[in-house]
Amino acid sequence: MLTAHERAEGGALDSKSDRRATFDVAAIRADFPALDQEVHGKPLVYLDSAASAQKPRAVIAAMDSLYLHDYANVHRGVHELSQRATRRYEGARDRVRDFIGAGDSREIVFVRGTTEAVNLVAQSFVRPRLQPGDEILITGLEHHSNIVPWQLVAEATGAKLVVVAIDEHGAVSADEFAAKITERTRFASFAHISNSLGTVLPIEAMIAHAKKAGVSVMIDGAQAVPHRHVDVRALDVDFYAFSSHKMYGPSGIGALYGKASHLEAMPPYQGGGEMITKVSFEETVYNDIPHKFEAGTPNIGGAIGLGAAIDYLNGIDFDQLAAHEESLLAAATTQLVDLGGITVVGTAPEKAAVVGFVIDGVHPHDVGTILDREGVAVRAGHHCAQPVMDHFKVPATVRASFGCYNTMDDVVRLVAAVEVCREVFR
Ligand code: C6P
Repeated sequence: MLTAHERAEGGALDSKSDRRATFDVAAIRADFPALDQEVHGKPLVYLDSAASAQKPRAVIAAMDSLYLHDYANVHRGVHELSQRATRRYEGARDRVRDFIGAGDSREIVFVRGTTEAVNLVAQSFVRPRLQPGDEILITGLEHHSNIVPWQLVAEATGAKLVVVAIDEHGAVSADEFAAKITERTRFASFAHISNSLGTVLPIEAMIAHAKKAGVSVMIDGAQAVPHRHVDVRALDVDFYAFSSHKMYGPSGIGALYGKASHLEAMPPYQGGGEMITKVSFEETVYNDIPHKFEAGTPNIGGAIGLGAAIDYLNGIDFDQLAAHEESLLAAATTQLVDLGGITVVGTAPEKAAVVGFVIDGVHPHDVGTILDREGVAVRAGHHCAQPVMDHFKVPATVRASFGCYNTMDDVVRLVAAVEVCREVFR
């Protein structure tokens, strides 16, 4: 028998038609309790969603209900609670499948986040295919999570990392990407959207170039899935990864999409319970995909929270969301530049949801601290993209990033706080 929460979740799965007809930012804000507070005596303006987004009540409630009513380990128990938890956990996997347009739930592996997904693919798919002198292709705007795992496999195998340079705006050219593909290129991995610059990469053209050369591709979608509709089958991408916490779900969980044929051919990444069908001291038979890659007790509550975050996002029209975030980005960029003495870092023609900037003569960490005193939460630092900072010859930037709940008032407060900051350092 289905519990009330399972019925609610089942309903959500079937009701894409529930999409909100209009983009009502006030209604969206009301769904996020954390936004309704003061910080240092000022109403909070949360502009750090690229680092981690706030959570709507529906996500918190889904996780609460698991722990209040349905919690037990998954895939193991014959008892009722284990069966409920298993149904909800696997229901979350089905939601991820539908959310990114995958054809089969077996192609969705739950992981800790994007970082773990890249490491899994690097170690299990790419490393066994590498010979000394082989090449792995990335771009100059990658997050450290999409650099270091490739350096690790390159070091272990004698392969090398080839980097497609970004231009002075922080854009990546699909033609330059194509020009870097050689007969030694074995794999390409790149972001869908840059976390430090907001650049939207021309991933369709890049994937097409790679496919033409027979090169498999992984996309780091961490910054894309909260803002863009993604269809992995239309992209014909081999692997696509993202983290739940940037898309209004809990932290510590994310998903790796991999084509079933790849996942089936790959060796397990970690050994333990759950990923086996039979173990003896002589031999172990691995479980089917995706369980082969989910060793140990998984993040059950996290997966269910991620499923609820997807239900929440399915209630938002992504075209309207993108238009809303674009207008915030355009207003913030123009108004910051108009202040004078401010350089926006990352001015690619295709940008999303992120404005990175530096103020002449003021260290970004000082800006971040003063903005915080004004109630405005931004990230200041290298954003785990040090090569990007080196490219633009800055130690760090201030980054304001937008989510579905941000408003033009937030932009006004950001710009006013930056003015306060300039006064302090004048
Ligand atoms: N970026 C930011 O402030 P994890 O930590 O595994 O959930 O995600 C890593 C990651 C990978 N790729 C991109 C493009 C990312 O933006 C991130 C996380 C955060 O920009 C924290 S450093």
